[in-house]
Amino acid sequence: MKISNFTPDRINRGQISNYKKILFCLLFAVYCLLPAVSFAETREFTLTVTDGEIELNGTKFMVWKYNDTFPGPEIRVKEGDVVKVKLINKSSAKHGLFFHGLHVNPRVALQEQDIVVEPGYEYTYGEFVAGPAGTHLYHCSYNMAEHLSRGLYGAFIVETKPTPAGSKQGDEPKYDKEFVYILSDWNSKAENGDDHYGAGHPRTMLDNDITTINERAVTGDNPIVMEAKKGERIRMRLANIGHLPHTLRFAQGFIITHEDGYPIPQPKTQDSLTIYPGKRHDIVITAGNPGKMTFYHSVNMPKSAGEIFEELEFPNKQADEHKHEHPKTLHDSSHDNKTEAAKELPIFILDVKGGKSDRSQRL
Ligand SMILES: [Cu+2]
Repeated sequence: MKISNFTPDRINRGQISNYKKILFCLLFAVYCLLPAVSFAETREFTLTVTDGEIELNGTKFMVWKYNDTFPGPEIRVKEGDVVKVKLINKSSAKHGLFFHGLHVNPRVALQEQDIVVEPGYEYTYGEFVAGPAGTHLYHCSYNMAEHLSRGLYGAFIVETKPTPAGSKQGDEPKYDKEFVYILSDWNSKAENGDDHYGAGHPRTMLDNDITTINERAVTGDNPIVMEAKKGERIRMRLANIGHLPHTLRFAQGFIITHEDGYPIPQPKTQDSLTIYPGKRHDIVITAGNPGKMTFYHSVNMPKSAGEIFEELEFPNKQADEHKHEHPKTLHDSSHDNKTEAAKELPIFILDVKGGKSDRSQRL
């Protein structure tokens, strides 16, 4: 039997060689995982709730604010980041926190869904891995109808994680500008005491008569101006945290790229979009020739709250008897017939100046 190959010397050299291979494999694995690891930061945010007041269309609303701003500050993270949010309650009421549209770890969500922070206390919500990438919201989770009607919400943006070098999946398209807009609706009559029921009550929500886009009330004479240069691509992240469906119309057309954080399989150009409560849509416009182009906003009120409850209480009465009893609001003034188009008000102006490039400007 030939045993010369099994001398101690050869065995030692063989072992060293194996160690080197293992070490090389470990270093290679670390090298491969490094891009994924380096993007997974832990991001910690603090939201301090205080009592506050805002004025919309001449009506003062009692609100709560996050970090003394309305809406709350934008939270922006990258897909895969670990997120923790500390809620400090310095207001006079109880509050919770909910991450709207985010895939929060079910264990964390179950543990935290009923956690309410009393005045003078704090609690850190999370920690969860941010995703899916897209436009989401955070808001109070306690007595939501009222607390959302009193301003406790903000945008939660998850940016797409950069794809590793060499991946077949390309990076997200680049945009020249990005705007985040949160729509909501408010009831001046309830706040003024002209309505028996308070903010957020089902009997008042359908009579909401003020639309807000971020911090401003939509009055028709104060549209938000988006300045752009010819050829620029603009992404608008739109979210509706209100109680009513809000419709936007832009004759020049836009492309909806994402809905609730998910890409649309076959995006196409369209000129109007209805955003239902809780929904988020990302749309893209390409600035065309210089000039000012208007986005119009409307609320399509199928029936007033009074009509709905009267029909429930007096099912035999003809709805026609009541159709002239609508309260006159921004949304339905001069439109007693629900089949008529809802009143439109300018909400955004796209102001295109000069040229970014000479390339074709098709929308
Ligand atoms: Cu609250």
